Amino acid sequence: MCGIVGAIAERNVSAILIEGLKRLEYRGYDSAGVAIYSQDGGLRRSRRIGKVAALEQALAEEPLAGRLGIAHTRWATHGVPSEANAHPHFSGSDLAVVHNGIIENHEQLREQLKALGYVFSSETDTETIVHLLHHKLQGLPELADALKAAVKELHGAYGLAVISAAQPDRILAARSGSPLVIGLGLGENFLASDPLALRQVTDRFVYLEEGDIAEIRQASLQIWDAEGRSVQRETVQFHEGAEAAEKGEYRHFMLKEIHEQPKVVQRTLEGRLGSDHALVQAFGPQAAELFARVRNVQIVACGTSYHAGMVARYWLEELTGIPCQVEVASEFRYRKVAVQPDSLFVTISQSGETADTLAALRNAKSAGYLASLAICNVGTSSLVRESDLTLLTQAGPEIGVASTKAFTTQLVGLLLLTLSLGRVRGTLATDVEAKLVEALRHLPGNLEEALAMDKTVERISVLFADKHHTLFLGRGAQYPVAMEGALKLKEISYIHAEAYPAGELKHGPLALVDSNMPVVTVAPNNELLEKLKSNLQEVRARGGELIVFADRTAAMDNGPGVHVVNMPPIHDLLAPILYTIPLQLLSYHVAVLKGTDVDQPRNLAKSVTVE
Ligand code: HGA
Repeated sequence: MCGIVGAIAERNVSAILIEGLKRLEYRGYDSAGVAIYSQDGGLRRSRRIGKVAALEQALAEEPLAGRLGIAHTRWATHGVPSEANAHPHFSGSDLAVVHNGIIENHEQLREQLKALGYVFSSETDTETIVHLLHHKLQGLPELADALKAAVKELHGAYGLAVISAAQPDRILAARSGSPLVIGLGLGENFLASDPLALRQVTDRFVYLEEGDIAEIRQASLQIWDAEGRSVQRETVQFHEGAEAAEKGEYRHFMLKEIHEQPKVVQRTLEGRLGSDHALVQAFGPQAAELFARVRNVQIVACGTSYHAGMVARYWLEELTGIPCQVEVASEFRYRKVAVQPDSLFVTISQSGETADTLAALRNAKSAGYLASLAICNVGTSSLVRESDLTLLTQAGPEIGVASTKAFTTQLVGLLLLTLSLGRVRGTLATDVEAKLVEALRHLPGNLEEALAMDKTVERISVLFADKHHTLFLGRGAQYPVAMEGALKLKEISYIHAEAYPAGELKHGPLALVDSNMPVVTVAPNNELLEKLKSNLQEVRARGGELIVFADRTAAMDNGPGVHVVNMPPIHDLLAPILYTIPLQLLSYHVAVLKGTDVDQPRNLAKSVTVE
């Protein structure tokens, strides 16, 4: 995802903009640019493909200095990565725009603006915004008024910033579906798509809300809401410890990262949802064309990412009808694979450097797949660089070795892939899609509710502290969630944990069940619930102790040896994401009770760059 930085000050803002862009580099991008206004030189820009360092070098050779500027790192959705497509985009020589997101009606706007005489110099959707704004300025000379009129005609998602040589005392910003935050300084103000970009210049922030338009001047800030009413938004003071590389108020990175999930899931969705559908272009400029040809999906990953892939298989086959296979990379890479025609090869990795996954991708290149797609958290990684399409999860740096927020954001990315494939292939009913998109918008709130169960889960964790073996059960898409729950417990508490599809219990593992082997079950209220309840009876009949995470509407009762934890109701397809949270918390609390090294468990490494 791209990044935006803007600044208006008494001093030269060039270095502030570049530093801001560098701080956003981790989000992934393919090109970078800056536009600066100076009284003698007017509005000028510099743009480069590749790293921010290349832009910095260009500015060292040919400096741009001024007290007003906007800058951008681009991750192409419309038009290839090139200098001409890099932001800022200009209309004439007086107006510049940077934009994160996707303008869905760009083709229609482009035709209208061309008919009005505008000449386009890029292939981007973004360029339509700047010409449209220029056009509006003819009748509404105040930048804020023109922007209010222009955004009414934009469909899709945007976080954008505008500067004009005609009104060089202000930056205008607008947000709809893509985040923006204003940084408050003393006699200077800033703007960014992420506060991280501005931490070197301020610790006071004002978050724009959906539909907001802001006029940022050196010593003032004015905000209008979607209805055009002047509004005040709260100022948030950041404290030391809010940074990713610090634990802040949390005892461990893992706990901090578990609690970050509502925020990072929100971030992963931002700019990728239209009013009632997922935006296919979020996967890159060629996504729509390639997705239209997909008839099979092969997912390859390791560890936690493999579990995410297994959940995705249920989603893909149910919602798109496209057959999907999932395999661990260390196996896949060494066997002779029969490739189905028109197969999309999907890899999933937090770091994008996982050796087995990377090797599988490299082998796949010559195996006849239609295209490769990476779901990854690191934009600069090998996996991203070597894949045809990418969806970057926006989990931010994950420090705890046991993956938590990377997993849930991978699931969100895979659901967006499912929706996009279903949409392009015409296999997804529009009402199903709209309901799911609506449910996705509520997901961060649902995750908050699940996190509020922390104390209850902590109490339950006592049941595990002296145990050596546990069983995790689930059915359907909750089976891989049970696998992930078991993996978490193994990783950080060193308790042997195994996951089974609940229906398999009677085919073997039931022999192990006794009072020393707690059985953990995830039980959303779906059509498999009654079957699952029977499986639980099988456990109780053998004296096994049950811990059941159940939808509170499922009316499951506590009883001797049965501990029911009530979960908030949720759209069934999102249940795997929600039910992951208490299982993460459970492993965490068990590990704390056992006194293990939660963030750096023995024998494990964060990014597995060896075979
Ligand atoms: N659609 C714009 C901006 C892309 C973006 O936000 N990427 O994350 C473009 O393609 O330039």
